[in-house]
Amino acid sequence: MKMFCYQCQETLGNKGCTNNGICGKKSDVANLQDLLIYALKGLMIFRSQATLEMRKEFAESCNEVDKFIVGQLFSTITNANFDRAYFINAIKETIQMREQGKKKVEEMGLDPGILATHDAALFTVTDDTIDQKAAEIGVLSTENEDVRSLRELLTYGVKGIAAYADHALRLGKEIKEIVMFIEKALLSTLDDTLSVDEMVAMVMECGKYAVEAMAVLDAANTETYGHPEITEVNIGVRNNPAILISGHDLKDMEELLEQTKGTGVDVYTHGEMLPANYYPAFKKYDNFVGNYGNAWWKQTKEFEKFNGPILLTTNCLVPPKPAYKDRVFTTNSVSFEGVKHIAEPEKGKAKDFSEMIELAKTLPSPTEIEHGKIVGGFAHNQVLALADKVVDAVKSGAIKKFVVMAGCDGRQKGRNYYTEFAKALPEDTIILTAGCAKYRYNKLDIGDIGGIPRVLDAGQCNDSYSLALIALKLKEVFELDDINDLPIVYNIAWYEQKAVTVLLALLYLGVKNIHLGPTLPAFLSPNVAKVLVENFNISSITNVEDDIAEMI
Ligand code: SF4
Ligand code: SF3
Repeated sequence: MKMFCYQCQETLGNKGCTNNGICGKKSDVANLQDLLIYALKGLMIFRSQATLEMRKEFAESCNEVDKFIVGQLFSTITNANFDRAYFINAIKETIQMREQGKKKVEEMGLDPGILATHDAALFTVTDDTIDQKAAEIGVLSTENEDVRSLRELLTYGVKGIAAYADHALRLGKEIKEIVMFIEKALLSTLDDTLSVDEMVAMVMECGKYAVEAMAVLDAANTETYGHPEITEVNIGVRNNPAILISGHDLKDMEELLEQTKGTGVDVYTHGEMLPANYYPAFKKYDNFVGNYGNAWWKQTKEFEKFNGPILLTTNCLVPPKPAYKDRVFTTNSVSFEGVKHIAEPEKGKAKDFSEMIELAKTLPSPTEIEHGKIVGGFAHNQVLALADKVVDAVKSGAIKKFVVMAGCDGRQKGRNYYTEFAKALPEDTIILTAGCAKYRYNKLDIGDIGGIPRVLDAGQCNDSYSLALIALKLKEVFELDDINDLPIVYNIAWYEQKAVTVLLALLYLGVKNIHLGPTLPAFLSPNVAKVLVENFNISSITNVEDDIAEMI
């Protein structure tokens, strides 16, 4: 076994990738990602001695470390970073920061406790020993499968929280308390004395901070760019050179639009950047054309046809094909060997996209692969503005059920289930969606109910927060005590760790009876899965007919 990773839905045989990742991650990189997280825990042993007051007092340097921590965790999310050199540097830098932290704790006379003697707090590596160390500390080094399962469930939930916090921090939001939880949670995975109940409690607390992280990001996005509004998004092309932007980072979207303005270079979104089209602040750019293509896994075909430069601001990157690799640019926590990386700017400055813009001018305009329009922008503010209409439709029986189909898309053939499920839903149902899962049904012509489209797209996976707010509002309007008494059912698709975060958020909010597919996570041991079934009645999907019969 050269590696062990089972953090995403397409893990080999729904058990674990042991040779190379199905995602394209090589075994050495998979091991280095584990070592980076281990090194971060070492840093956190000392950093966790800093109280909130201390962090506030030294806010500027604290923000830098917060940024480092969430960025590094983000780099270990599926399809974000495949770059060996990146991880070697990150591990060495983390160890350096750990040593500085250790010195500071000693100078201040603080007692870092028993974990100060843990290997994570002590280890060092050289270029010659780093791979060996990385291979030693992997997921399987926790022998008990239930403990391993709970630790990994928590770790993946934390990775998603870190990703959302990373975006929020880039928009100037306060994430100190979120990072303090991340530290507490990851350090708990080093503690062999915790009982199963205590570990389960930590997973539930992760759900609380998942809600918090999504709320902070929602505030960051909407305060900066306005509330998403109902928008018809063009999916065709124009005849100008163009840049394609993918991933989840809206700050990059803003800076790219600002720098391409007036240059004759158009901008299109791909994958999870589609919801950028719904924000008022981006509508003012004449060169912002619309969305090109579909969910992340179709990029290997769609990027080739796009013809122009492509910017990956976050996951999901698929190892690029030679046909377009020289047009791909990464930024933030994304990196791939041999692909140009756009660096962080100096403080107070914008990133420099000039190389991409100049390259775009030399390349042909995109080849049209679709045309027409799709509708989105149904985040909480917009849906609540329509609340009367929605409530009347429920009261009159025109809407019988809402089906939350948020989450991720993926390349496995069986995911066609979600398209068939959407098609087979009765006409008095509304699909509430968020995340790239939407591409399985957002171009179907399944009509509307009294002017309310039957697919309401709230935005990116993090905008699942909007769906939770909508549910809570409906609960209030219908004067219900329990969120599970609403006419809402959940058929969630997952792929990577942010979907785990969203799932934990829903559980924290008390949502039960969630169907999770296309397969239950491999990292849930039978006993941990049993806990989720007993407490939350989580189940897998079966087939369209039976699932519709059960849910509707
Ligand atoms: Fe396998 Fe998924 Fe891990 Fe990639 S991220 S190595 S596909 S489990
Ligand atoms: Fe998609 Fe990668 Fe998860 Fe943000 S872009 S939802 S899979």
